[in-house]
Amino acid sequence: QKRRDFIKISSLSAAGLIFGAQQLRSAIPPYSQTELGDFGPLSSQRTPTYCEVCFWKCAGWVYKNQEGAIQKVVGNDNDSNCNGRLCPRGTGGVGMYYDEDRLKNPLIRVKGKDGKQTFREASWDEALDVVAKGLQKVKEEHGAECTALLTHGSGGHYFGTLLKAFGSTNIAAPSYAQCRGPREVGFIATFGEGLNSPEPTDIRDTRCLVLIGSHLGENMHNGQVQEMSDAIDKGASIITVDPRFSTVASKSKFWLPIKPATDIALLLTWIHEIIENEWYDKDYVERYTYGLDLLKAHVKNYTPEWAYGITTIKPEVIRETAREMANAAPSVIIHPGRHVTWYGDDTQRLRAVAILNALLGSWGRRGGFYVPEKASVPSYPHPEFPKPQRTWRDAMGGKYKLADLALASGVCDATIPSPDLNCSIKAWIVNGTNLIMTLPDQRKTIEAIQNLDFMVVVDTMPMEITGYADVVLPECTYLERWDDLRVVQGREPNIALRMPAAEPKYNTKPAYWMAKKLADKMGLGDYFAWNSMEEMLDWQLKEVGSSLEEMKRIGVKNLPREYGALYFRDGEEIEFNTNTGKIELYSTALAAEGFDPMPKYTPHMEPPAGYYHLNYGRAPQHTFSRTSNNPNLTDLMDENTLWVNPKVAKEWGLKNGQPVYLENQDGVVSDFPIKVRVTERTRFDSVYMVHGFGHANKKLSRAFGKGASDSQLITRVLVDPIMGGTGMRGNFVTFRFEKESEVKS
Ligand code: MGD
Ligand code: SF4
Repeated sequence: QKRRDFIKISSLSAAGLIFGAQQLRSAIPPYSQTELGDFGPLSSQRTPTYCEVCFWKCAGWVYKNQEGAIQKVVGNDNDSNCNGRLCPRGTGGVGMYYDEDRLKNPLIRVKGKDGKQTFREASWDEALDVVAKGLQKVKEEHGAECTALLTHGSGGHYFGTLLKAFGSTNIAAPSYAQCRGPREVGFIATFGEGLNSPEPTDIRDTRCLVLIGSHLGENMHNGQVQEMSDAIDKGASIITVDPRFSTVASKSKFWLPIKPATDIALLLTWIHEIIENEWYDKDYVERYTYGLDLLKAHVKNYTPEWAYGITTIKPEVIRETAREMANAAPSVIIHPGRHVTWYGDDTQRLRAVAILNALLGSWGRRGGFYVPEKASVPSYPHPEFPKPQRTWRDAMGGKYKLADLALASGVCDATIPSPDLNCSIKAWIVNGTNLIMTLPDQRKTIEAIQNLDFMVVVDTMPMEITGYADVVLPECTYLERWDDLRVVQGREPNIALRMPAAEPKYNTKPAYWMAKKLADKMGLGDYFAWNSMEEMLDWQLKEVGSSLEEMKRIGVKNLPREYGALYFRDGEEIEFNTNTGKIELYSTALAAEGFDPMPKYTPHMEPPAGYYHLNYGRAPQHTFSRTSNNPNLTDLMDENTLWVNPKVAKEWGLKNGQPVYLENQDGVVSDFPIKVRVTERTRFDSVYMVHGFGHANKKLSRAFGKGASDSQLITRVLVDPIMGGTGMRGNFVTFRFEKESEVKS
C-alpha cells in the first residue's frame, strides 16, 4: 500500500466545488489568442509588474478594460530585460489568470472509510494549521534539519525565510542541478565568478556569437534574443553547434551538426587551434591568466583530424570556425547556454567554454562579456537565523563540495532512507515546481515522496506534483499579487516592482501571505515583522532612494553604476576571485578536489541498434511544463511533435503526423503517443521533442494527454561528479506503434 496515492484533483468529493467551477467557467469571458488584438477600449490606468512566465523576469504594465478586467500585459520601455517588448509567452501570461483549471481552494488529503484517498476543501486557517503542525511534528521527532524547500519562482524567498527561521537550510531549486549549475561552477572555477541571470553577454556589440546547444530564439530569453537579432543586422556572424537545424542555425554563417555527446572534443580542438596558431589574445592571456603552458601541453593532440572522427565535423570547418572567432576577438562570445545538464561531464564542458572565452580575451570586453552590476537592496530587518545542526551537504557523503546551492535531486536522495544517513529528510515544502516533470527518473522522485511524513505543495495549477501532496495551497497568479522587488544584474543596476492588477480570483492567496501566516502559527512571526507588503516594499525602496509611490508610477528604476566601468580598461590590474588571483586555464580548485584541472574528452554511450538519442529543447511559446495548459499559449501550440530524420522515417515506415509511442532503453513507454514530424532538421541518430508536454493530470483540461513527456523517458541520469548536476541526455528511444508494448516495463 502506497503512503500517498496520486489524487486527481477533479475527483473531489465536494459536489459544491464542481458546481462552483462550472459556474465560474461560464463567468469567464470567451478568451483566446486570436481575440487578443481586439481589446476594446482599455482603461488609462496601468499597474506595474514583472513577468513570471519564465525567469527572465521582463518588467511590464498590466492594463485593464473599462469594466476592470485584466486585458493585456505589455513591456516596460525602460526595462533592459525586454526594452518595451514582451515575448509571446509573456504576452500570453494573462492566460494564467483566466485559466479556469486553476487551483481554487486549499485542499487536505483525507482517507475515506473505504480507504480511498481524496482531497477535501478546507479553509485557509485549517490548511495552514495542518501545515504548521506537520512541520512541527517532523521537528519534534527528527529535528528541523529533516525538512526541505524545493522551489522555483518568486514565492521561494518567503518560504526560504520561513524554513531558515525554522532551522533548516535545505533549500533547493531545479534551476540549479537540473539547469545552469554546471556552468556556474565551471565559470567560477575559471573566472572566480559565475554568470547568474541575465547572463552578462554583450550580444548587442558582438561580432561573433557561438551557440553550442543553446538555441536562442526558441529558448526565448527576451532581451538576449533582441540583441542577437540586432547583432545579426549589424553583420555579426553566428556559429551554431547543434545536432538539430534549430531556428538560429538557419540564421547562422556556420551550422555544425555535431554528433550528440561529443561537444567537449570540438571545444578542445578549437582551444588547440587557437593556441597552436597563436590566435589567442597575448596581452590579455599573459596579464590575466594562469596555466597557458599546461593547457598548451594538454590540448597538443586534440587536432581537427582527431575531432573529425569523434564529432563528424570536417577538419576544415573546425579550422575555419576557430579563425572566425579569432578574427572577431575580443568581441566574440562562446555562449555558456542555460540548460547545460547533458552528459554528466557538464562542468568540464562549461570549463572548456570558459577557457575559450578567456583565450580570446572576451571576458570583461565589449562584444564579449560585460561586467554586470546589481543593486544592493537590504532585507527587511529580522532576527538571526538559527544555525542548523546538519545541512543537505551532510547527506551528500562529502560529494559535490563545489555546488553552491542545494540540489533538488540531492534532496530526493536524502529523502530515501539509507544506512549512510543518520536521518533522512521527512518533510518537503514544494513551491512553484512540478517535480514529477522536472526531475529526471520519475520513479525515484515518487519513491522519495512516498517516504515523506509530510508534503505541502504551493502551486497555481493542479499539476502532477499537487496530486501527491498532503496539503495543497493555491497561490494566486503573479498578476494578482505583491511580490519581492525584482533585483537583477545588468549593464546598469535596476529594480522593478510587481503589484496586484486585480484581486486574487477564487480562494487563492500570495506566497508571502501564506509564509507570514505560517510563521505566526509556528511562533516565528519576528522573521516577518512587517505589517503589509506595501510597508515592507516602501521601506526597502526608501533605502535605495526610491519609494513605493515612485515605483508604482515608473515600474522600473535604473540606478547609476557604482563599482566601475562596463568593460576592463586597457592594462587594468585585476584580481580575480580564484586561488591564484588569475583567470585559471588550469583550475587549482578542481585539482585540489581531485578533479581534472583541465577538461578532457570522454566518450559517451552510443544508442543501441534501432534506438535514437532522445534530444529535447524549448519552444518560444512555452516554458517548461508550466504553460502547457495556458489558454492563450495552447492556441499557439498545444502539443509537441517528434522530429524524425527522413532516413529513419523511411526505415520505420513513419509518415508525417502519425502518432507513435516511444520506449526508452529501460523499457519505459510514453503514457501518450506523439505525432511524427519528418524533417531533415534533425540528424539520423537522434529524435527531438519540446520539453513540458504529455501531462498526465486530467484536471489540466487542455494539456492532458497532449504529446509525450521527455521527462518520463529520462530514466538514466548521468550525475556530474563535480557539482551533482543531473545529466539527462544519455537516454535513447525507439518507436512503438501500440501501447501494449508497455508490458515490458
Ligand atoms: P515547470 O515544469 O514549469 O518548471 O522546472 P520547474 O520549475 O518545475 O513547473 C513550474 C510549476 O510552477 C508548475 O507546477 C506551475 O503550475 C507552477 N507555477 C507557475 N506559476 C506559479 C506561481 O506564481 N506560484 C506558484 N506557487 N506556482 C506557480 C524547471 C526546470 O526543469 C528547469 S529550470 C530546467 S532548465 C530543466 N529543464 C528540463 C528539460 O528541458 N527537460 C527535462 N526532461 N527536464 C527538465 N527539468 C528542468
Ligand atoms: Fe516573460 Fe517572455 Fe520575458 Fe520570459 S522572456 S519573462 S516569458 S516576457
